[in-house]
Amino acid sequence: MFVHFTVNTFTGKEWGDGTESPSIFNPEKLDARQWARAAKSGGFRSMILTTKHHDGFCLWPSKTTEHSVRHSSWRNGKGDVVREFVDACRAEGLGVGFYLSPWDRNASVYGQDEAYNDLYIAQLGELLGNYGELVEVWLDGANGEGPNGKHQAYDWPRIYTTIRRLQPNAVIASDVGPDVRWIGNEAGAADTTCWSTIDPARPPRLGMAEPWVGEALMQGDPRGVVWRPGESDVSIRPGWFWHAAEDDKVRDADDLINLYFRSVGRNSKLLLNVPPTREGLFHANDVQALMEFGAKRSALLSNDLCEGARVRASAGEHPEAMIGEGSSKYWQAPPGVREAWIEFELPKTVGFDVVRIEEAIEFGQSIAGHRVEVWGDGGWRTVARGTTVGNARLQHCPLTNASRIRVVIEFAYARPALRRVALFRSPST
Ligand code: FUL
Repeated sequence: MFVHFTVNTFTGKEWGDGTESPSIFNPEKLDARQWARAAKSGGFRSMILTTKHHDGFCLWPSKTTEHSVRHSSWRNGKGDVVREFVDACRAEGLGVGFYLSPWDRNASVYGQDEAYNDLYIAQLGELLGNYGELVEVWLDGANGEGPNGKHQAYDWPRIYTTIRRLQPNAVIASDVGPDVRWIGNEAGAADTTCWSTIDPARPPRLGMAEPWVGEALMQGDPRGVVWRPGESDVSIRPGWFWHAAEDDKVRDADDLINLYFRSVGRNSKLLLNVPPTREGLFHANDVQALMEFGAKRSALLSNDLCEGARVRASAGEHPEAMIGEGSSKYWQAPPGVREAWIEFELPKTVGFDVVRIEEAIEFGQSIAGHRVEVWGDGGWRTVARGTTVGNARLQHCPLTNASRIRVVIEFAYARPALRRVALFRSPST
């Protein structure tokens, strides 16, 4: 989960210009534990806080600037949002991630290359050195300076080296990596074809202005030379920050389930933003949507209709390993074999409308074409078809009754390996 919070929450803007007075930041009822509980109820496993957005206001008492909570009216300038956020995540068993905007509209040295790089590195040092282990560091590529604005040459090698040194286990997410790639849009959607690999040489420069770039990021590249899975960021509201006028525009649970299918269900990760209000709490509407999303998702995806099936494959060992969740076992086609089918004979006829397939992703991602068939009237009939699978592929199909199904791998770039095949039925059908 993403948490967008800064002076914008108090001014109503989406991008602050850095001239805001720190005193306006006063979330009197701030309770990060409430955020963490809401995140957990939705099934989220970690949270990423905007420790500094483009306006330059630091949510922790940074020594690098006067533009921070230290000069706010909140807790008489003695508070530290980052500390409370981290403590809440740890108390609820959630991973901790930080967003730190490279573009800084407050810092006077922004645009002076090395002087700003020093400041940014110092901020990373404070954040990554003092708050324990992080799972992710999110570096925003946005910059609205325009052609006549300030130009800052970021020292990316130094920035990445600093993050690796201080947080060797955290993944770094930015437009093109180096670990996690932005999915190319802010609608929370990977493409139906989505590879975890990309070719970093193409495209060399990113920007939302060029639609084909977004598409390239949505799809990845099967010939890509680096492993950079996509992460789909999207807000639960129209804006990234809280605005009173959007309290009735919060996505509902069905909408969030759709987002889940379009991101997690297409080999991506979902990074859903939920912004705290001026009080410093998640709004009741957001809390309810998260809770319903969590409940709906587990109702939909916990009763696996493949349980108890007899499994056989055209080739390869352990086809039965594909049944059930959380097993470290997997089925893999023999060396040199790229096409295969796996058949599931279910204990009884079941009705299903959702298919879940997972590759054993530790071997990479190889499947480029697959279909799901059911047996009936003496023949196989296709009910779902797709290209890539990856970490997880979730597909809807018409409600289908069957006792024999099979997954056919039509084309793969290397010998395919599957961890799981599961069938589900939507509770409402
Ligand atoms: C963008 C930013 O400009 C937005 O304000 C937001 O933080 C989003 C996640 O990334 O690039």
